[in-house]
Amino acid sequence: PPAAPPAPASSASLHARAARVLTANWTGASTVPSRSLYPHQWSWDSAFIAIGLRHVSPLRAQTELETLLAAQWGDGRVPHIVFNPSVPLDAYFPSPDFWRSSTAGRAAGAPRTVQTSGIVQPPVHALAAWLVHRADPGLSRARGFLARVYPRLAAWHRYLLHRRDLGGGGLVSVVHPWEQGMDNSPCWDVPLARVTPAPARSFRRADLDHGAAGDRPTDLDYGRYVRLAADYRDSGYAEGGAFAVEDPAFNALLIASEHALARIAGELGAPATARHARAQRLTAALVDRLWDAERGMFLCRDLRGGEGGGGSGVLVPELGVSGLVPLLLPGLPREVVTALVRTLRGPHFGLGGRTRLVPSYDLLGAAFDPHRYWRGPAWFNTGWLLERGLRLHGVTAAADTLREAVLDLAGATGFAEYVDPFTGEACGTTGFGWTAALALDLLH
Ligand code: 9WN
Repeated sequence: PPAAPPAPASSASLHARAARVLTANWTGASTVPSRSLYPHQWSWDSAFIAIGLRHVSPLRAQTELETLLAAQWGDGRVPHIVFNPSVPLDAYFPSPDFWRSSTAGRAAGAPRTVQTSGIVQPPVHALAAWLVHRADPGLSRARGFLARVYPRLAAWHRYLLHRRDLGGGGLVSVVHPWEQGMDNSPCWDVPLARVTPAPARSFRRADLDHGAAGDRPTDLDYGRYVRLAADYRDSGYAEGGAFAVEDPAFNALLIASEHALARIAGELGAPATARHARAQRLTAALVDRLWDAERGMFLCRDLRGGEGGGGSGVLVPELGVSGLVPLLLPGLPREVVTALVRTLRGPHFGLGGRTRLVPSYDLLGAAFDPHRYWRGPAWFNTGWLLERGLRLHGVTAAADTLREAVLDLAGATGFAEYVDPFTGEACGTTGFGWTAALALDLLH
């Protein structure tokens, strides 16, 4: 794709400030998303963080991914949280004593020496590994970085493609909203409504010690998250629960990572064409199962919805930013790309118009809330993914607008977790890992 315009004059200090956040959040082997709100290692955060960290320290970026992959389960899953044993149990909920990975996850091959959650997050890791390699191929080769991570990344994709194709149509399903990473998106409202919430007195929300209640999910949401996760744990982390959704961003990130894995295979002298072909088949399945031509974007498929709940499910008519993320894929039909760009610029997402940064949910949707987490606020990782997609498809002016917005707001908010999409006001926590990392990446 064409190169980005030169960085603004203040970029030197933005670069230094972003690098300082990553240093402050570094624990010695990985980076926490936030010292206060998220004091452990998170899976997709680590992938985004490594993508920025490669510009500051390629060695730390490699280590970040290696630490995460060292906690991989025998069945191939990469857990969404790797717990830091020196952090007190009550600092984050749900803590290791909730997930009980080394006992409840034994049949699925959970590691014995490290405590993890039992759910997953979007597979951004092969893409991150490839970008980290490219930042310093000499160091990467000297350390055997790709040769060591490749088998683990391949097993991770195998787990998703073989164990998580719950709809039988070739796409991967998430079994918990935390897996998709946009926890309280209105896209989950209908599928989650079938879940009986765990009683509020049965758990304590540590997040409210650090974040404003109005910026976070509700207690009712948490009751449902807890019930779903506990049921999954009690089944020994085997699939088949009440929630199963095919999500466009999760699947698009898998496809982007499958393309990256093909490049990694090529670099290692292994065959790559079968992987590119698989990525192309997955792209066709994505369009086939989740594209909504009328709305001009991808939707989620609720597999437990529709008549009797046993069929191929139904599309959820909510417009979440997840449905725009497939724009980062190279092999999309031309008309899909054109429609996605139109939707991004139109009244529902307002790029270049009403919003400063792309909102997480439809500006015109009934559930829109500019402050509440994934129900409207703008997030920096989705901004980065869409910037990449726009640039890939040659929509350079819009990519430049988005890049500037990410850099301006990241700097102005002290690297906020998310922002009000209209005013740019900081929400959630500040000093947030992927905000700093992805701003760094866009400066390069
Ligand atoms: C639950 C760490 C994570 C992100 C998610 C974001 C939030 C956790 C929480 O924080 O989720 O996994 O406690 O709310 O929604 O995308 O990975 O930054």
